[in-house]
Amino acid sequence: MGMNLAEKIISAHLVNGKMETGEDIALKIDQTLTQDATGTMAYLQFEALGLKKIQTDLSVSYIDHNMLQAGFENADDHKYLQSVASKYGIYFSRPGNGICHQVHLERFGSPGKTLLGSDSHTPTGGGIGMLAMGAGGLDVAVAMGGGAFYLKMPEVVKIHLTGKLKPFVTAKDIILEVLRVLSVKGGLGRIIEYGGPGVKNLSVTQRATITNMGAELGATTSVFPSDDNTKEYMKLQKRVKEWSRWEADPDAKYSKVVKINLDKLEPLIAKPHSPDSVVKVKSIKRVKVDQVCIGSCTNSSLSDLMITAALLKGKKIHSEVSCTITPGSKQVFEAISENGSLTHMIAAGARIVESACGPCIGMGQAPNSGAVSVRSFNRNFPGRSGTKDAQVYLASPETCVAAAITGYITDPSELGRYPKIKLPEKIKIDDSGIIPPSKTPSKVKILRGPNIAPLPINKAMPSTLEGDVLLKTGDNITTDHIMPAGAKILPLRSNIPKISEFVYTYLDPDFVKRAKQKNGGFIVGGENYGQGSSREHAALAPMYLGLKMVLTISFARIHLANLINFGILPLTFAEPADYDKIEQGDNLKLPMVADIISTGADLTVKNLTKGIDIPVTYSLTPRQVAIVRAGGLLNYTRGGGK
Ligand code: MIC
Ligand code: SF4
Repeated sequence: MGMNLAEKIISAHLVNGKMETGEDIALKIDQTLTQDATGTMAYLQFEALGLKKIQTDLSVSYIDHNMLQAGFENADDHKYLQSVASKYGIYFSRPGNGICHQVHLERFGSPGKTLLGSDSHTPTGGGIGMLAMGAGGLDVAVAMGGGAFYLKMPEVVKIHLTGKLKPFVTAKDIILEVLRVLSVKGGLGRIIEYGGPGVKNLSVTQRATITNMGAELGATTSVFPSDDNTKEYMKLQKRVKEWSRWEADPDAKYSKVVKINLDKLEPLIAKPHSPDSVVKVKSIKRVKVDQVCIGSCTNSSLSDLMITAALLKGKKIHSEVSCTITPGSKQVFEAISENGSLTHMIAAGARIVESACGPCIGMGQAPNSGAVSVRSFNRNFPGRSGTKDAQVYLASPETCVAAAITGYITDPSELGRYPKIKLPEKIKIDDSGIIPPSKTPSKVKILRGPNIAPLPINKAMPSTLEGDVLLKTGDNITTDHIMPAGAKILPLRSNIPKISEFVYTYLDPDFVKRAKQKNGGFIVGGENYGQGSSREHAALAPMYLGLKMVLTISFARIHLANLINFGILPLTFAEPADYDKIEQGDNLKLPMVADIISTGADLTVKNLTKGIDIPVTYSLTPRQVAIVRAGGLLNYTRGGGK
């Protein structure tokens, strides 16, 4: 029987386990990437492993998130990251060089390889035919140290594309359609593989828009075949030598097939506050817009920005709208500057922001109170923009331009003719923003400013757990709820004691006080708990506050792994309806839990307040049990665990 593309890449990297859905597998990781907001922890953890050098083929450290330098903190982190990279054999993409995913696609992405990144949008690399996955910083640190990446073999779902996109309908509309069909939970435990005759009508950067936002499905990753278009892209990047063909066998099997006819798609938009609240743009009537933001790792390629410029040419941004544009990389920035696109943007009145994440993660450009903001980004979780009551919509750059010009959410086809853009056949390749590691590593001194606090280490798990439910949440809680980002909090990513003061700060401002008063405790959640960002701070900071166990209906993949990595026990209700049998404030006890999870026996949580026993499940591998019992992966690894 033939293999699908995901199975081909997995089988070429399998170091342990059987390639059968739900089985525990371990993969060799060829490349890693980190960004600055998760990178400082990842490298502190790598240092704690005590190795001399990275063991991967390639590791790159990007600076793109913490770019506002309102104080010394972010700049200190950049210095630390640069010195660590230099010492341990890691390439360093300096501030200004661009957003990690866009730059990695351009300069390092390679078909058929595995990439592990401490950022949930690492699957962008699937656009070039890589198996690219997001993970917590600690998993990435272990991979840099040569360790395998452990996961449950996902099922593989095929999105079968036919036809060709009409003018004003874009790659963003394809992924919004997938989100509409599958929802933010639809990718859990799955790899999304694209195929069918429609694939050849999509460029690598269009494919990357789609695989990038596959993160919003909760998928392990998304992947496109590597074909002639991939070869063309790699030729443009002067890396054609690294190209190889990767595609599914004709008789490959999938657990499910979703068909999308590109001819029939229309411009779509995700309404506040979830990327799967997708409707047709034209179904939205007279919504006035205050802000438009174009860019982010989803839609900041050269073609995205050339279309944006062509649509803005000769027009003006509406007087009531503030419009920002962030080029995805220095390469894109230089190209739009040289070909005149930038001039049209500036002339139209757009605010050009440096090549970084910027407004996507609330690092500046927070909208006004109650604003409607239309963004070409990938997430519209409440508060993420930096303004608590902002109403954020997600749409293509074309739909964003239509909103910027008219001042209302508008179907972009109303802008008239779709402009023809001619992408350059050659592009300037200048890797001066990527600094290679030192040739004399022993001479490199690691620079640690006062913003970098030592890594907190958890204690081994006690045999019995007892405590109060500190918080009970609903479904689809994001890591932005648990550990918010934004200009005020993001600079504290290297300082767990300080950042822990902001855990759940917007959802429940008293959470931290309660956690401290009660000396830690438990959290009860609904479905898809911990979706979104890969930030391990959403496990690490609650761990610091004494969180010992999280009991939910279901977890998102990366957050589940992060909880285990920091020694917090993740449990799920055996019966989802039992979610109603626990309230915030209830006192729970799990007698002899450490021993029970080692034997695999049935487990119940005693709700002492209500006087009832609640059956729960745990799907932990023996290795994960050992990690949780040790108080986390670092303790486990230091104790000799592999
Ligand atoms: C995001 O888009 O939420 C981030 C910021 O890029 C995160 C990483 C982080 O929180 O540092 C992600 O997607 O993993
Ligand atoms: Fe940066 Fe936004 Fe992409 Fe996250 S989603 S990597 S914050 S641009």
